[in-house]
Amino acid sequence: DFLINVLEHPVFVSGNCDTKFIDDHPELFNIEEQKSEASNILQYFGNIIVNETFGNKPDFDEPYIPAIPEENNLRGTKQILDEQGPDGLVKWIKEQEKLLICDTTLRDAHQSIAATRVRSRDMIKIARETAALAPDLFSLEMWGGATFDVSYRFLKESPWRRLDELRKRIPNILFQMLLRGANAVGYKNYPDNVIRAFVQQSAKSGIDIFRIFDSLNWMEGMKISIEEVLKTNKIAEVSICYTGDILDISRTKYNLDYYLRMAREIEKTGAHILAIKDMSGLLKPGAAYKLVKALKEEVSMPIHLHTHDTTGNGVATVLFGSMAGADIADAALNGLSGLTSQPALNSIVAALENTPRDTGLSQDELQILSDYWGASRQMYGKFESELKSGSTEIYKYEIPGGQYSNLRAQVESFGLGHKFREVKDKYMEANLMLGDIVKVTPSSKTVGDLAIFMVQNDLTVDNIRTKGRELSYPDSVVDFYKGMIGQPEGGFDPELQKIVLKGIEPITVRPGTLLPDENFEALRLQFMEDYEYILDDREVLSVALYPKVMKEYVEFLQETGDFMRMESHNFFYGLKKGEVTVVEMDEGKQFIIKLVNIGPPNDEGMRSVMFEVDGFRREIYIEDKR
Ligand code: 3PY
Ligand code: ZN
Repeated sequence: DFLINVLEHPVFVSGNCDTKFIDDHPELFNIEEQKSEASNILQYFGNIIVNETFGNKPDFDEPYIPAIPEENNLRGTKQILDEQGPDGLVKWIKEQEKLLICDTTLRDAHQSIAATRVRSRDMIKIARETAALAPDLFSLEMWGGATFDVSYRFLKESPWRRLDELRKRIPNILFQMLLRGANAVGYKNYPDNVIRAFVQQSAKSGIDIFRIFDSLNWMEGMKISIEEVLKTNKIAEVSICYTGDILDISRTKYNLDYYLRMAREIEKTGAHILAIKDMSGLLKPGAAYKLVKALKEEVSMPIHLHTHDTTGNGVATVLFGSMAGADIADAALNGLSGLTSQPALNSIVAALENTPRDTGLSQDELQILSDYWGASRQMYGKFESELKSGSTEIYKYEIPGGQYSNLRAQVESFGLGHKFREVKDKYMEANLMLGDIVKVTPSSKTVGDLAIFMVQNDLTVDNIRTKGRELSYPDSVVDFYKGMIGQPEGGFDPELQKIVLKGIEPITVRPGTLLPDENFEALRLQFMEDYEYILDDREVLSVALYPKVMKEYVEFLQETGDFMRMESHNFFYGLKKGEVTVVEMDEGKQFIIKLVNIGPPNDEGMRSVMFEVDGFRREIYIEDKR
């Protein structure tokens, strides 16, 4: 069809051209590679256009990015760590009177509000400006949690490259990641050698602060990660996951003593910073004051407060924590804050201006960054939940921010959308059945799966006890009772454990001790054999963490292309009729693509989609699957 395009080209048709040059240079027709790259892009767009958007696409505002003079000598917390080591950084933190701010916009904010879908392209565009306009940030949380899974699975891009590209442009601010202890950045337990190699490689690739947690607050589950981070000259920030309500003295399981005990255990590991990880936004302002105050007296590590704004009380929680002496707090730029995300960064900065804990960050400059994210957010609207305002019922349900926004989709996929309220009620009941556990990835998945299972099968805890023996339970519930995600505070209910496990022996040791080491060379060989693809030292870790997802990612790269540089409005929505767009593939290599027309389906249910690529007509056929 290339030749046909040439024949249809207006200049060619006009006869006003000399073809001698082409006749003399047959090598010009050796354009297969270029052509197939363009075909792959058209195929990708064609599918979105025919099967999702039908050439309709919202008009997105181009996010404004100010012209900022090139700054070569930016210095910040990154230089303190690099030059003075972890102890030097900890000493510096303790000397600060201001509240230090960790900006979570690039990780938890969009994980919690837009299903982790923010693409590297949009982060890279504003990276230099972030370094220049917010040089007084303590850190940027930009990795970890669900980053790996979603980047590869849905965004078809490498999280390692995201890290490289951001680091190149942000030399002055510490990079922070969330590490799920023995679950790393996944949902299950990995062999110890995977955890160790992952920590080493992440540190080498640019991560400075590792926030480590265990989903049951089980110290043993965090052991290997802490040990390994301490070997790297980077920061081990170890978490207490907060659940329950320490202000309610009738609740005795997770009371102040429980958290103080855990903080002492964490201090003994040699951790540099203590994180209060309030993943569900359950830490009420008064509780934040009480907890931080008590922790400051109990341990000498700096305290980093993390919360979510699901209840609408997030900013107050940070301010109360700050009054009690929290050293660092998490917040998200206003444009991506609130609801299940973090409390509003610009608002916290404004609230503390001209007080002893003034953050030193500039309101005007933060506004530019926040506006950028507010405008970019439009493209991610389709991934947001229907939640429009804060909800205090989360104090009752105790559902983490990230899970809340996903749970509805999960419930709908089971055809139970109309029973969402019931699922939330069962979530509470399931939590109690499991022994009132800490709920965060992956333990929160166990509770969510059990809740859905109970709704599907019309179950209560009582009838599970009486007739639950005949049922087979979701994998995550079996794994929990087997001890595969660790040991919960207070142990397992032996009767329920027997009912679910049906004779399988549970374990009481750290699951990692039972898993054989991963054979990285075997993984490399397999990818070589299956795809003729050479995994580098980082990709081999990605394969160890997500074997199936990585196979699909490599297949996408090989069959469709590397779309990391494609604009997000194109990546998610394709083109609208008449739109002309530039698709960048590599440095200096781009295609100018126009969507001309979408035809009716033919007898085989295929639709013709007419594009122009660099001025030449290209028609492709796409199966209409709707
Ligand atoms: C994660 O594990 O991804 C979380 O953000 C938990 O809060
Ligand atoms: Zn969080």
